[in-house]
Amino acid sequence: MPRACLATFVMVTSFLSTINHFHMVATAGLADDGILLTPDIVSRIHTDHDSIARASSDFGHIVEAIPNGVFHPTSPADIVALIRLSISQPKPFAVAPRGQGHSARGQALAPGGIVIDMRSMRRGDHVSMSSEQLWADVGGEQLWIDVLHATLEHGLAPRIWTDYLRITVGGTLSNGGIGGQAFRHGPQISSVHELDVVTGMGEMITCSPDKDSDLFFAALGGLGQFGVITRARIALEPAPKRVLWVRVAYADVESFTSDQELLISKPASSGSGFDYVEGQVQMNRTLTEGRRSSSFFSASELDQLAKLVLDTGSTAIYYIEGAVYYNDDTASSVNQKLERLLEELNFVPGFAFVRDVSYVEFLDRVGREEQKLRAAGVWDVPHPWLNLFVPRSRILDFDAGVFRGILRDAKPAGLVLMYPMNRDRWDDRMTTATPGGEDVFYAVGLLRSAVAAGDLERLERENAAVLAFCDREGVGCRQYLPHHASRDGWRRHFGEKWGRLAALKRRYDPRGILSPGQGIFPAAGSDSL
Ligand code: ZME
Repeated sequence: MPRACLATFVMVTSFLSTINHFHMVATAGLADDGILLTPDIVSRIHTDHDSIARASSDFGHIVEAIPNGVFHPTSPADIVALIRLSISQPKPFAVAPRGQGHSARGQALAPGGIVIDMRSMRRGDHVSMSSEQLWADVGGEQLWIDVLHATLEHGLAPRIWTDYLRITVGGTLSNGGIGGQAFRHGPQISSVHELDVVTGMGEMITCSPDKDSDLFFAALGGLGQFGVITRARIALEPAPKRVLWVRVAYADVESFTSDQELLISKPASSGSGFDYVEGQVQMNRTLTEGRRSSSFFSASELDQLAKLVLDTGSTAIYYIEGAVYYNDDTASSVNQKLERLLEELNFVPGFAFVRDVSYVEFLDRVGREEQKLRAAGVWDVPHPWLNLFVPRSRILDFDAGVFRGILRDAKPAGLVLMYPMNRDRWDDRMTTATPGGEDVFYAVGLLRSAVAAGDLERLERENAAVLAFCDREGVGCRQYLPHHASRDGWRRHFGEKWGRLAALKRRYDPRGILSPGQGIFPAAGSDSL
């Protein structure tokens, strides 16, 4: 069969099955929902200039895409109705849920379609908990900072966090959700018991590892391609009260990475490790010439670090960031525990810095950074961020090629994160792509901001050079929060998961209406899905 003909055939059959299915759902639901074409759906679509403008860009400030309208649902049923309205059209419109719009490259946008402003779902009572069973039911639109405060009321909290908390549950679960606790607990998607998902067929499905597990695993890390996450049941643990928050500095990457790998190998049961492990690369010139603001280091500590880079003459220094959680009953022994732990590490003598903070102060540390950046007018700027997962076996090659090669003279506004995670905490049934084959991989985040003329172009060139380096040297990197311009790029990104992904897309969003800003599948109305 010629290609075009095959494509048409596929389209017609999936179209027919859509209609069939749609018909069933519609009749079954008619008695009580009656939501199919209610005028209040249309009245909840805002088309004023300000609404459209706000929904046309995202945190990245790199791409723009103008939607036809912005939908303000107040319940999951509204989202069901909007999606059914779309797929009832001969030419459906695209639909993109948007929480905080913290995507970097337009993933939360809907060119020519409808952006669902998930913020309008936020009601006070949207976190409910089972203290006995250690979980919370949380609306997909909720901010993690609000989940934190709500669960702390019961002395409990989720166990794995992103660095930044003013983003939504649905947003991070659609990507993975990583941070310094992931080495132990896996990404946030490994701490979910159950989801409510409104699929691209306009069905609300409650799914879990035991029920509609295909959809459950597809939606976790699914980049918004299979449905809108309207509720997640999230695992909790007893929350610690306080944290010893630590940074230890290194002048060489070998000691830095081997200490990180030692730290992430310690199981929670040993009681002897950090509860959180991350790390940063400090490019020489940021310390010696850059804006040196830090919410952790004091001015004199920054001088001390700058002296270290000058003394060693290296292009970069590194520090591990760790945290030891404690409570009233462990307060008397926690300093000793930390001391013993630090004795095992090979940081530069004299370069250990410790803060004693509350759990909330620790978790919301980037929130304080945000206040400072906003005050300095460097928050709403372009963020050409590149996040990569790098296999452990190539991390030193990556360091040499990137930090001591491509970026050696970079003077970035922003930061560079680098820390390892244990692969066995990830579930391969979930959609997020990870490097295969090794027990440990690193997250490397080049989180730079464009603050001056020419910055964006230079940073984009550097990002392209980093990706080209990884390709050329066969490093086996995978992008996290991925962006690929071509179908082939996406195919390679998902590797052996690609076939399953495409099949799940045909099943749960056959008209291709969901989250078109990802650019993974042809957009709605196109006939080649
Ligand atoms: C995607 C990502 C951003 C992961 C961590 N971040 C961060 N963004 C801004 N400031 C940070 C940060 N991690 C530590 N500080």
